[in-house]
Order: sequence, then structure tokens, then C-alpha cells
Amino acid sequence: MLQILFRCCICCCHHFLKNKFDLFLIHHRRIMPGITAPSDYSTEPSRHPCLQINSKEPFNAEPPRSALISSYLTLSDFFYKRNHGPVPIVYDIESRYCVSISGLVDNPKQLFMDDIRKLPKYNVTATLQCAGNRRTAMSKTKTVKGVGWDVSAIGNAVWGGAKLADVLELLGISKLTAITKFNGKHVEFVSVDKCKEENGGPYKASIPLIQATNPEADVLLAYEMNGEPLTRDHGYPLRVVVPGVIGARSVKWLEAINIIAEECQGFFMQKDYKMFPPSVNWDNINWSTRRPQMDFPVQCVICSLDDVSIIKPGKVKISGYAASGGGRGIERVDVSIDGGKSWIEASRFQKSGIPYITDDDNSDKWAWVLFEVTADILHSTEVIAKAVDSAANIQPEKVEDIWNLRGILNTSWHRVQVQVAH
Ligand SMILES: Nc1nc2c(c(=O)[nH]1)N[C@H]1C(S)=C(S)[C@@H](COP(=O)(O)O)O[C@H]1N2
Ligand SMILES: [Mo]
Repeated sequence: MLQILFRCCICCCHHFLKNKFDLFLIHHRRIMPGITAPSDYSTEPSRHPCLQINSKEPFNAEPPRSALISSYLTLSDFFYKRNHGPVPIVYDIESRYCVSISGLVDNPKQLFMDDIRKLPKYNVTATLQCAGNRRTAMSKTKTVKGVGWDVSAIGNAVWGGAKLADVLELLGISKLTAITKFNGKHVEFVSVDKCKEENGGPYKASIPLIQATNPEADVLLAYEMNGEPLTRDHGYPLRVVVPGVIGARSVKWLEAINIIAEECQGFFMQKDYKMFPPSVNWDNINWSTRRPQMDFPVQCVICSLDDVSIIKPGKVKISGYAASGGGRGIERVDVSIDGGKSWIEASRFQKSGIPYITDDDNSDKWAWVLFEVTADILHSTEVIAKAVDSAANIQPEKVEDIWNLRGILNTSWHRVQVQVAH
């Protein structure tokens, strides 16, 4: 009995001291934070000169489309960069940088890089795509609000890191938990960057707890991209990667994780990245009527040809990428060289030498699929590509039908003009 009491005392005492230590750390961090964001753009990293800059401050840029099909994995230099504020700076990755996890949990925790590295490491090949990819083309129908993007606000990388499901288990939240005993149902990710949309506050987003605690959903706290530490632009030292979901939920420069009852109330969840019908405009918008966009719909883009290409009559290689959200594979890619009157099925591949089979265990379920077809083009024409995903979802034919005021999710058939010079 005495022994039990004694042990209990030690335990309580330990708990008490630990909480005091956590409090000390929180207090300490306020004076010497391990990560902060500057309030101007004087400390931005250098970037590859081939990127097309869509906005300088904050930095938004994409590679030329031809770079996307030069390899299955996108080099981080060529990977699109989508920032909403100045890029944060990490002071001391080993001893000062940490992620605090709190909210509706028993025992809030602060995890240092080492704690995260100690967890089993997973390498997940996943395509990240901004919901605003192909926005410029949508704005040709009618003006939309947002940074203009051509077709390259997308990239495919191997993300290395710990599974969020394992991290949350450290806090006593078991795998496949939909709701905690304190009614926690969402997991919020908070950064440190200063975003004007948040009135100078940090970027944040959330996902449902059931997805966060599902090991099969492969949600990562990633510290590596293509086998290298993350670069500053892509979230160094640690970012969230939510495979199959629009890029906006993959929070970079992670500082805190909160277990919360309702979904995150931040700007990028509630006042942005929502899909509206073409009838809604700025004078009649009611944000609360729509849900934050999560999964990405099926998408397909020709990358071997520009919007307008002048060619010699003869064989033309038509290739590009196709991707869908939610882990759905690409069932088919159709290409037309006569403006949509007839269609040719393109070949699909991920890694060279391995045939791509939709939803096969050996295919990368969260990654894009590259496609290719060679066709004889003798007269000027419109070349079109469209994909079908493994749930038989198809792409809308015309951009006008899916026009929305924020210019998101332009997944209309991709069309390019080919002019034959005789
Ligand atoms: N902290 C933070 N995370 C962020 C953003 C941001 O501005 N700040 N942008 C989001 C958006 S909209 C996209 S599309 C992706 C882009 O990731 P990338 O720059 O690594 O390509 O990051 C997301 N995570
Ligand atoms: Mo985005």
C-alpha cells in the first residue's frame, strides 16, 4: 500500500514538474522563439532563375510546363512556390525549434526535431497542387480574384517524415480516433508566417481528426523533400503534407498543432479556398454556405506544347500530367488532335520501366501519372487532353461551366492550339 502511495507520489510529482517545465518552455520560447517570420522580404531565399514569377512579395512562382514532364519527381528548385508572407527563419533547429501540441488533450506536449525524427520515418510520394492552378485560364472567362497561375502550380515529390497518426499517439490519441473524450474533432496546424489575409497573423488550416489519426491517409509531418532537408521555401524545418488534398492544407513552417472541436476558423479555411457556383459574385457571397475545399478533383494538363505552338507537319509528342485527389488513381487519359471530335488513349506511367496500373499496390496512390501519345498532325488544330480517375470522375468540358469568383479548381479540358507551318 505504502509502496503504491509512494509510486503515485513520484508520478504526481513528476507530472507536476513536467508541467512546470512545459510552462517554463512556453515562457522561454516567447523570449527566444526557435522560428519566427520577418515582417519584410529582405531575408528571402534565392530561387532558380527559370521560375516564372507570378507575385514577388509574397513570392509565388512556377516552373515552365516542360520542366514538369522532364522527370516523375519534381526537383525542389523547380517545384512551385506558394507563399502568403515572408519566409520564416529558424534559429536553432536542434535545441530551440519545437512544435507545441495542445488543445483538447490530456497532456499537451512540445516536440523537438529529435522527438519527431525518432518516430518511424515514412517516404510518401505525393503530388501537391495549389487549388489556384490554371487560374489565369479561368480569369479569361470573367475576372477572378487571386494570384494568376498557368498550369504548373503542381509538383510531385517524395516527402520524408513522421506520420501525424504516430505523433498524435504520443499524446495518447489512438489510431482512427474520430473524437477525443474532450470533444476534439479537428486537428489545426499553425505556422508563424505573417499573412496579410490574417491581418499579420500566421497561416493555418485544419483537417478532421479521423484523417489525422488514420495511418493509411499518410498525413506527414515532413522534414525531407526528395531525400534532402526541406528548403526554406517549402517549409523548413517541418511542414505538414496532406496527400490527395489541395495544397492549402499542407501547412509549411509548422509551429503548433491544436486539437479543436470545430474546424479551423482561419481565413484560408473560411474565406478562401471554397468552391462557389458561377452565379455567386462578390456582392452576393455568403462564405458560410460552403465547406472548405479538401480533396482535389481529377486534373490533366498537356506540358509538351505551349498554349500556341508552331510545328512542322508530322509526328508530335503530346505528353503531360494527370492527377486526382483522395488517393484515386488515373484510369485513363484521352487526347484529341481534332478539337474533340475523336479521341486517342494515351499511355500512362509513373516510374520508368514499371507499368502503371490504377490503384495497384505498386503504384504511388497519392502521386500524379504522366501520359504520352504520339500523333500525326498535318493541319492546324486544337489539341485537348482529359483524364478519368479510378472513381470514373471526369473533367468538365468548358471552363465557363465551373467559373468561380476565387478562380479555384480549374480542371476543365486542357486545350492548346497547334499551328502547322508548311
Ligand atoms: N505556412 C504556410 N503554409 C502554406 C502556405 C503559406 O503561405 N504559409 N501556402 C499554402 C498553399 S496555398 C499551398 S498551394 C502550398 C504550397 O506549397 P509549396 O510552396 O511547398 O509548393 O503550401 C500551403 N502551406
Ligand atoms: Mo494554394
